Amino acid sequence: MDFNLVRKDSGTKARAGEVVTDHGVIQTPIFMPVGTVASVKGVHQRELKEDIDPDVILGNTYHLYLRPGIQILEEAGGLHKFMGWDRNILTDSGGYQVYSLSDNRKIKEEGVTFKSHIDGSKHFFTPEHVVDVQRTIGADIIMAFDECTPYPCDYDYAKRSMHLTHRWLDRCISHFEKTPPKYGYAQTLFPIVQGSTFKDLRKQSAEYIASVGAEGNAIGGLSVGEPAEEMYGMTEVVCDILPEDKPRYLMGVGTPINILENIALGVDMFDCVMPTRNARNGMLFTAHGTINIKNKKWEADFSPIDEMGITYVDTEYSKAYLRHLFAANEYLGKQIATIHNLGFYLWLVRTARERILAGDFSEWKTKMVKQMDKRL
Ligand code: PRF
Repeated sequence: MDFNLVRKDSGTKARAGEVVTDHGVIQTPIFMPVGTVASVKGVHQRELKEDIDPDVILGNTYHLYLRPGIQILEEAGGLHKFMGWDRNILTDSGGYQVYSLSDNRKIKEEGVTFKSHIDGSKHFFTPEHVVDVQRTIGADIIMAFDECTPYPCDYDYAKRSMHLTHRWLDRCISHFEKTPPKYGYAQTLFPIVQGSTFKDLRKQSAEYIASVGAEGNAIGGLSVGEPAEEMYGMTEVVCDILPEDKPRYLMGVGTPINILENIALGVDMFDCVMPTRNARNGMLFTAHGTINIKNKKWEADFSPIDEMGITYVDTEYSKAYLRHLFAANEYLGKQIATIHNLGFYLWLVRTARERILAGDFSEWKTKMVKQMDKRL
């Protein structure tokens, strides 16, 4: 994998770049739609490609390991072939889902035992196993096994957990180096900075992560309930330490405003369930604020879903029609809202990139943050 830093913003720490893998170029800043179980919920791969057009999507090791399982993925020739997606894929390691979804998890030095959220069956994830599973899934970018601390978290726990994440990283790297990729294209492993909301731990973790010399680096443990300002403070500390010539990925973030603020601090890659999950609940993101399409006020509003017309659904359908679909609990409502929200998120990061290249990102960001902070 290569990373070309194309331009640095002068007013902020934002960057425009290109991540290059065997499945193509990822223009950064990028938002990666979440396709947890080999599906971006509610969107066909064709719509995803033609209407939303992301260079990369995200899959989850925890979910794919449980279902369909690694044997099926191996027989399919990897996740790209299995789901008919020939662009980039990044898989998360399970270092978050194990904590947020499974029951009865037990963390030990060796790894984590947990019970499946699907059938209650018992499993054991180690750093080595998680690398093997991700070799079999075959994502272009794979993640190290970490522990995502909850918020709030006491200092001693955060410190012990951070050191465990670092030891697990060493094991991930040495196993990764011993196991070749399975499908004829390269994979790269990103380590993850932890350290909860403690500046000194974040600094220590970022220094450790930087020292392993990976091709890209991730920031975990944020957007877990802390105030936004605290998240930005941590991102800033970490970005100032992580190498400038490698992409930086902030895991599980966030709102459109969170994304712009973190781009301004030097983050290049994002993922979050927010645009897809909130779409299924009738929440639409727009450049002028959020809309709850279930609200009665849209009942007879025949104006387009979004005048900006980023994706075809925005101008093809009216707010009144989309509200009706939600009221009638039609699948199509969730599908339309999902295409709208993902189209908007991708527009947001693409425009951020254009503004960085044009040299006026800072002004644009200030305007957008103000504009988007409204309920319509
Ligand atoms: N670790 C991993 N995945 C994640 C996180 C993390 O800390 C987060 C935190 N927001 C989201 N996804 N492995």
